[in-house]
Amino acid sequence: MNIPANHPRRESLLIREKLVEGFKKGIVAPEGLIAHGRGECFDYLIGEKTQGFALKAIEAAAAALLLANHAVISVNGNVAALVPEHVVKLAEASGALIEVNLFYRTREREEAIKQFLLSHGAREVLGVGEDASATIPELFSERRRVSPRGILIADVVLVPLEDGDRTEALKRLGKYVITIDLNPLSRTARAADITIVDNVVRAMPLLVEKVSELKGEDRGFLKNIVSSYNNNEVLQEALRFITHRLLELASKDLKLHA
Ligand code: PTJ
Repeated sequence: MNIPANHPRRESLLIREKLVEGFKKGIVAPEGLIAHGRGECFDYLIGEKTQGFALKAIEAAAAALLLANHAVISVNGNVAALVPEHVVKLAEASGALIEVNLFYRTREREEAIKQFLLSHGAREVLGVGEDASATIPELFSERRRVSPRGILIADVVLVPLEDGDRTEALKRLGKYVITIDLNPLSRTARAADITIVDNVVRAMPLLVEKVSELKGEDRGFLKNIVSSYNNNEVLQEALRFITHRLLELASKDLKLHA
């Protein structure tokens, strides 16, 4: 689709096009298009910008990834379609492994995602076909199937745009869970150890940058960042930000004057 350069909603429309293209390539599930719409709504509420509460979470997430013994980036259809190059860059910078893990799992789609990530420079992509031979107990969706070399033995897992059930199951297994979710009220946002309330298209490049910046720091410094981070406070801050923003907007003249 040809989106005019001066279209006021150009950025947002370009993101939609990436998802639609991903859907046509067999990477994004039809439900992924709906999930994106929910995300867009929350993005409006936070002003479509990375806010302070997200920056705090990004710093803690970068430190946690660098401290991990075995970190894994869990990739679904939406994440693969929107930020494939940053998934690869983050894996390179942090030493994390990449694993495909789908809610609406089909053999074709997991293979398409793997090939897409490999074409963006990924060295290895776990969790596809026979490799997803382990199971996360107490989880009944297709997301229970994981790689015994990846999520099963991971200590830190990054799960952008995750469903609540699996985040809770990962927590019960004692994993340290980092998520990127525009909805500060989602079960995933509330169950995770670190929630980056931001659009994955803005958060992932910033996370890559932060990991590269903190890479030279000693473990004590990184541990201090993680231990002083409080996810509940960050979620509260996100909600307060949205509330104040809406109250401020509600006191203004909202009519668009052409
Ligand atoms: O590829 P699959 O089969 O694994 O399926 C992926 C989806 C996303 C369809 C699946 O995980 C799903 O149904 O997720 P949910 O339960 O709809 O949760 C997605 C969460 O991500 C919601 O809280 C959305 O607000 C949020 N979200 C959507 N788009 C973005 C986002 N958060 C950050 N950046 C986005 N671009």
